[in-house]
Amino acid sequence: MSFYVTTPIYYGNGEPHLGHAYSTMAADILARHMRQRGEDVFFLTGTDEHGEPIAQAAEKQGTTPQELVDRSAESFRDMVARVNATNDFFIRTTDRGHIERVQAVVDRVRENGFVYEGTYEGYYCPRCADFKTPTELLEGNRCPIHEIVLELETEQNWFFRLSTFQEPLEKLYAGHPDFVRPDFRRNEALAFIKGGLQDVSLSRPKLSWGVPLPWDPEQVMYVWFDALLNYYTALSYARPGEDLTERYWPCDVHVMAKDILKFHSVYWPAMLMAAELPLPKGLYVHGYLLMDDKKMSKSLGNVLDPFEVIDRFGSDALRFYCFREVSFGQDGSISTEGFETRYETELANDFGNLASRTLAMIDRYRDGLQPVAEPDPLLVADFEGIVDRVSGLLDEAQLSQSLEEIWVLVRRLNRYVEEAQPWVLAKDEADTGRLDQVLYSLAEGLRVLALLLHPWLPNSTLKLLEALGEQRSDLAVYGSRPGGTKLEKIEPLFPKL
Ligand code: ME8
Repeated sequence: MSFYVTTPIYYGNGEPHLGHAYSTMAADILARHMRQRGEDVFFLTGTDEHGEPIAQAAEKQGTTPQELVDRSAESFRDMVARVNATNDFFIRTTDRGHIERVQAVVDRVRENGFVYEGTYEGYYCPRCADFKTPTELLEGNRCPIHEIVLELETEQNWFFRLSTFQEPLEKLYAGHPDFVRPDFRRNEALAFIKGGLQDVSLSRPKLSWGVPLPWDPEQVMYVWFDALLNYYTALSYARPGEDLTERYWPCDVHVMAKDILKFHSVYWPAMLMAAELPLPKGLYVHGYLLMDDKKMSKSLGNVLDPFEVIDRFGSDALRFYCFREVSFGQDGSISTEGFETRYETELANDFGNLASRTLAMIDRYRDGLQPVAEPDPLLVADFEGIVDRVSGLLDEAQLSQSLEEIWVLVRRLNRYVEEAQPWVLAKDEADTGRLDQVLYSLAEGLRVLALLLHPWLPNSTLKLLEALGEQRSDLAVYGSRPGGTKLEKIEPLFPKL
């Protein structure tokens, strides 16, 4: 089966920061996990390069919009690589292939009767690139997000008949209760729809930088429609000479934060219905990472700079920390102090030390050969069903809960070492059989955990799997590999600070 996952495309006028890295890592965790399940995965990320804010930023910097977005696309590509994301394509909305496909889709929407010419009068926030309804505004006609005072604008443009889709959207949500996850975000989307949908501008007068409307090149497409379509257009030109649309559309999961829920949960499905295209299967909506800048850490100061973390501790540490500290879906505070605590107690001690210790004992007591033995029934029981549990949770957008399920077993193995005391067993010939079983069971546990943890910790688990002599990368059931494999000792996976 195919699995298609996307991140938002990030604005090409900003610098990548931890929030962008977070969505990218989330999508990558899903992509890597699905590959382990044998799915045919396509993972898309990229940059949103049109719109007024970009034109304005370019002007301010005394450069052209194209030069600005070229630079910024490079920074985002770099961010994606540094968090170790395995995207299959990086889309830029200034790509020829994207522009052509956007024009074809919007033509179809018009042919289908969902576009008309009109006058827009209302409030527009250039920072959100969003037309605000009177009920959304704060007192004094201020943007609810940026709190800046908005001007009443009047302009001649083309409209999209969003109102027509009120009922079809309500039906969509009734028929697919999982369309937006978590639940409370679905309820937000539904409340917005039930509040009554008004038609929205599909284009803006061509004072801005964007995709010209095919039938009225004096107007450019409203940047959100141009941007949302990236998920669809990319498939048509990501592989030269090949159209991947049939293979991957409709998309399985769009990952994003709550800030852009309305566009993805209302405008986007309506637009696709208008173009008679299949709808995505679901949205995974996460919260905001909030920085508490009061706490200071020993070595990182007080601002968690993702690139500094990656340079000093590796991308695995960042990936782990973000999904461990903040429950995916909720807002959550992160801090340099919290990072260092989790790095030391969980990565260095719980996991890294468990791995080094286990491999060192097998090296010392069994010359590096994983004994041939029956798995300890205690651990068999604890590992029972773990692969299904983790998969099931990831299918429900529970990226933190699934990591917690795995971590329970990491802690379990640590307790097992303390309880079984292999160093005591090693002193008595009579305990040879039991020591074999304990060492086999530990190495097998490490192997299963390394495979499960791979999406969060791709680099360190690869090192560990290599030391365990493991060739496979898909998920494994506890006790399924017989002993007898040659294992290697390893350097600490997460060196202490
Ligand atoms: O909205 N915590 O682009 P954008 C978590 N171009 N995630 C965060 C975050 C934070 N503090 N800050 C940003 C746009 N993000 C449009 C999208 S899609 C068709 C067009 C992440 O550069 C999160 O994924 O403002 C959020 O939805 C996205 O960055 C917004 O990125």
